[in-house]
Amino acid sequence: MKRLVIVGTQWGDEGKGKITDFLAQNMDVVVRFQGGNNAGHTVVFNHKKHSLHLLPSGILNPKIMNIMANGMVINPKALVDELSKIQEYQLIVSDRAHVVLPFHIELDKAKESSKGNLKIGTTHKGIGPTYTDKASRIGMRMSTFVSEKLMPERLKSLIELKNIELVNHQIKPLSYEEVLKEYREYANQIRPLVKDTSVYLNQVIEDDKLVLFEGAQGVLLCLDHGTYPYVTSSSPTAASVPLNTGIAPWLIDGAIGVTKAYTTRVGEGPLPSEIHGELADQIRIKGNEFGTTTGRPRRIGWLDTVVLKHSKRVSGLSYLAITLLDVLTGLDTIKIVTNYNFNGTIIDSIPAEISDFDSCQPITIETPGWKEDITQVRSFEGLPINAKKYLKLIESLVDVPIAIFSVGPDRNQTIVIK
Ligand code: 2SA
Ligand code: MG
Repeated sequence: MKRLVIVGTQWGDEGKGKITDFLAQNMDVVVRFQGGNNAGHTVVFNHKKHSLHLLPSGILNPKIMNIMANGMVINPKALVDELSKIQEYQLIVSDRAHVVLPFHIELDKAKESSKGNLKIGTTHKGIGPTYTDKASRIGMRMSTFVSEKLMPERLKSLIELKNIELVNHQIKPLSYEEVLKEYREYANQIRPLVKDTSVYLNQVIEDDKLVLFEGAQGVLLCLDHGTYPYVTSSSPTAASVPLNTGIAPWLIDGAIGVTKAYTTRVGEGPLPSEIHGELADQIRIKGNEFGTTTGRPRRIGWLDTVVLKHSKRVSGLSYLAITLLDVLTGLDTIKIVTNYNFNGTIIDSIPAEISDFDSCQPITIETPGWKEDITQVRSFEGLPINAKKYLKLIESLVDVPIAIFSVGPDRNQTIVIK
């Protein structure tokens, strides 16, 4: 497939960075198409770990062109910080991407704390407020941000408007002069990178180049198809790629659904397959399940195939990539959620109403675990019989072939099933 989308099939943190990095080495272009620095993609390059929050995961390979497309929301300070750590890179930034400004971050935190038990558990990166301003048609786009003539005036009117909101939340109003001085610097550094990325992308597709679209977060955090309101404010689905990058829908060849061999989520909201206590702690510690972006301990659950079938329906999945299979080593028995019992009815889809989803009881099947260390396995055949059985069970329950599985953080621990 020449134009491939990578999506998370759960609630983020599925290991997309690892899979993107693994596949990106054979690609010409890697594109981030939604979200912002609420993403936290860990990439191992030359045996060194890098946490990327905004930059596409191909950035560490100077041969790859990286694109931050129009569907992203970009914090200029974070972008400049991330770029300062990388010597040589190819990057272009969409002139239509929206800019995360300091008041967006302040308002994200303030709105979250004022919601009490209705809070979403956001990453406090200003993502929601920036997309809100985009939808309200008062946002600042990159083309304005890097315009020496237009940015000051636009920033001034936005700060005047937003200071009213900040004061209402008992937050110190922002000084226009201070913000202008700091952000003008960022604009100067970012200006050479800003282009119409849709024009560039359509050209490389015409030139038959290989393009990888890198989703952030996961399908269950999608604003439309996720577990609303406990979702992010963009659409981490393959379906959103054409809109969020400016290309025709039929140019996408397929999607790989990155799926953790169990389930995690950070933040609030129902998790039907959730497990607690010692077993959850054992998996959390073994899987180092703490948010890349916020450091929060992630909630742990069994693999939920109702979630995976939902992702397959709303996003489209050509293949699955199963990550962190090694974390399950040592469990006597492994459970998989096959359906939900929703008020006495057996369902295999996700109710729209969050309170209904919250009352769904998981129906599980059990499969035997394995004790053998699989971190040195380099082929499907090399797996213990019960690990093979587990992967085959996932394939048959979700009806999507598994193309890749990983047994550790390094690139050579990511195995393609021939
Ligand atoms: P926000 O900050 O407005 O996007 O938060 C809204 C909800 O979305 C959740 N959220 C996430 N959950 C898990 N991982 C996230 N990012 C990953 C990381 C990276 C990735 O490792 O940090 O998978 O791309 C992420 N971003 C947002 C958040 O907890 C709220 O429930
Ligand atoms: Mg992550």
